[in-house]
Amino acid sequence: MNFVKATYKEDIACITMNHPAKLNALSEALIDDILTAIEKAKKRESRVVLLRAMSGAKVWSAGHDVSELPAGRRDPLGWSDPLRHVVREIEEHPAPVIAVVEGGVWGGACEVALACDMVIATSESTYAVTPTKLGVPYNSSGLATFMKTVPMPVLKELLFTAQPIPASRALEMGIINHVVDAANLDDFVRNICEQIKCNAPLSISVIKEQLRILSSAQSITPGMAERIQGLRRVVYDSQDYKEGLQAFKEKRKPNFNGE
Ligand code: LCV
Repeated sequence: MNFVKATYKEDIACITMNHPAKLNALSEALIDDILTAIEKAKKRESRVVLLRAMSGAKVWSAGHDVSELPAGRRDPLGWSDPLRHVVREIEEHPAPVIAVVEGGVWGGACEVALACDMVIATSESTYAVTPTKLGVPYNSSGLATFMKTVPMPVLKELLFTAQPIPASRALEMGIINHVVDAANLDDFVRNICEQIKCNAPLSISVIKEQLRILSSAQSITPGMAERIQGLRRVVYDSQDYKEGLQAFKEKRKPNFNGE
């Protein structure tokens, strides 16, 4: 594994994203390494999985690797996209997955963190949900992930402004579980893990799956699904989508025209 370090000690799997050159952007290669590490945690029956960046990271993850987004005329966040795959694996993993967050969390990485069962973060961490900054039509299961933890008015503010919010605001909204000083982070996380390890793994695993099923139970007709897909296609076929990606590549502000 090139972009992840993984340790499995005392029934705790610790997966550390380690691609500093791209600020842990969620490339297919980095996600493959995360998936390999999660699979190994499942085989070892780890009681808890931690997902983190290197200690002291200024950026937890810069989100989807923008260079891997399709140029247009193809759903950028379809079912088989690596980001979608890792979110599903986290949500379906039979033990608690805890995001241990230091630094900035951007775009799809925000969804990965919120797909985890808990978020324990340092006070200087920030959270930004960025599809509108790039002109990307986020996918429905991804929006549903956010809807499970972020109050709708706050989620709309996050989505429509694409601006980061501080850990203090995320904690106040109940979006993250705990904010601790960086110096105490490891001890705090270890304590939560020990509390989880004292409890029944089968009960935890089944309750986690029950909550996943119950919280994703939404009645949506085939017509509604087709309407959503049609609306999203207008966006990813748009000139604005191309402009968002081009502006990112050229490191300039995008100029969106609504076409
Ligand atoms: C590829 C990157 C990235 C990156 N991909 O360092 O949620 S959705 O729908 O939006 C979804 C599609 C999604 O998740 O999109 C990505 C959303 N992410 C962002 O908007 C964050 C984009 N990154 C930044 O704003 C900055 O990189 C931050 C503020 C994170 C850090 O700024 P800083 O000045 O410290 P650089 O911008 O210089 O980035 C260092 C290198 O990482 C690349 C970036 O292109 C640069 O590469 P080069 O040195 O080759 O120029 N990089 C950063 N983010 N998401 N590559």
